[in-house]
Amino acid sequence: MPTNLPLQYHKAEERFKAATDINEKIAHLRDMMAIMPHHKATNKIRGELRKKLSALNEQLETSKKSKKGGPNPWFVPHGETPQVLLVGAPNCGKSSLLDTLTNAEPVVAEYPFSTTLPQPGIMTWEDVNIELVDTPPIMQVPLEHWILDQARAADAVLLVADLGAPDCCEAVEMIAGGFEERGLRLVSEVNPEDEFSAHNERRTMLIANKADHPDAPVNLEFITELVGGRWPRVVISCGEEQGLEGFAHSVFDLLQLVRVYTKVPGKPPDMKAPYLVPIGATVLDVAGKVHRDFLQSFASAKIWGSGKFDGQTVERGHVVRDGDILEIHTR
Ligand SMILES: Nc1nc2c(ncn2[C@@H]2O[C@H](COP(=O)(O)OP(=O)(O)OP(=O)(O)O)[C@@H](O)[C@H]2O)c(=O)[nH]1
Ligand SMILES: [Mg+2]
Repeated sequence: MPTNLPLQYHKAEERFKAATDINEKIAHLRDMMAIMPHHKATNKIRGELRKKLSALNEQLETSKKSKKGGPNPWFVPHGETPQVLLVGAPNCGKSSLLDTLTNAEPVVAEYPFSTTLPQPGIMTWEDVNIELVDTPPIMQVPLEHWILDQARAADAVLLVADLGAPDCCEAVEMIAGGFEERGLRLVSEVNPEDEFSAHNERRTMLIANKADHPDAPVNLEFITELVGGRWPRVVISCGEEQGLEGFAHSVFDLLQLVRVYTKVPGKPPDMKAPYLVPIGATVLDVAGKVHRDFLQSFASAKIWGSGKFDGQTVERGHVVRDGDILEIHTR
């Protein structure tokens, strides 16, 4: 390796090597590409990864054409990167968002149903990667199985409303109702400790798009009346690139995660790729993410950030905060 790569890169690589399913391989390879720092020393590896990805995509296309089973093109497996699903009525601007905010190049078109299969792309906020998954439009209930499966796999949902469409309220109601009818509630808060909630609820944010449309003010009023405080909401115009500055940050907030960095004794911390754990997670939760064996062998940890002083020794139950640096000691 020509450069020092973050530990998480090597972990994603291990998962890539172990995966047997093409879709999973692609997911892990995308993780590797997302984690890989962008500088001159990594150009060569990034080039090799891109080649691998296009070979796998070709393989995927061939297997779709051969129609002999193979990976499911209707499902984007969840890798290590948090996954957030874009859902909405035809033409509301889901693909425009994917196009503007991520490295993906989806079809954006004036005509409805331009997206025919789920498509992922990586959005970044500071040093965090978030996978957005664009989807074909939802037109009617009952919802099809693929969208339920994808929403259950995802960590959160972005429900996109078209402020230029006269029926934007109905579309939002229909989609939320469609999920509920199938046992998945789109909610503002999920309690990860509660198994029922974690399985049957998804944190959701309403994205009111096309704020530049002449009918947007009146439709926004209707939406506000209808939705009230049911979900957090952002008002944007993807077309005019308005309201997008804080977008990735809002999505990160929706995920309710904190970033924790690690260091080995006597070395500077690895600030390239943080570990992401739920708000309220403990030092032991982070240790388990770094290595499963650490759950057994954990002895203590030193912490920089949320401790009383830098380098304070803390117990396994210490709750970490965003930006903490952790030095884990094992037995
Ligand atoms: N005026 C305006 N047009 C927009 C905005 N965002 C997207 N559009 C346009 O709306 C049309 C549909 O955009 P898409 O991103 O393809 O919509 P979609 O939700 O992916 O559509 P489907 O794939 O058919 O479900 C395109 O012509 C976009 O240029 C916006 O903020 N304002
Ligand atoms: Mg689309």
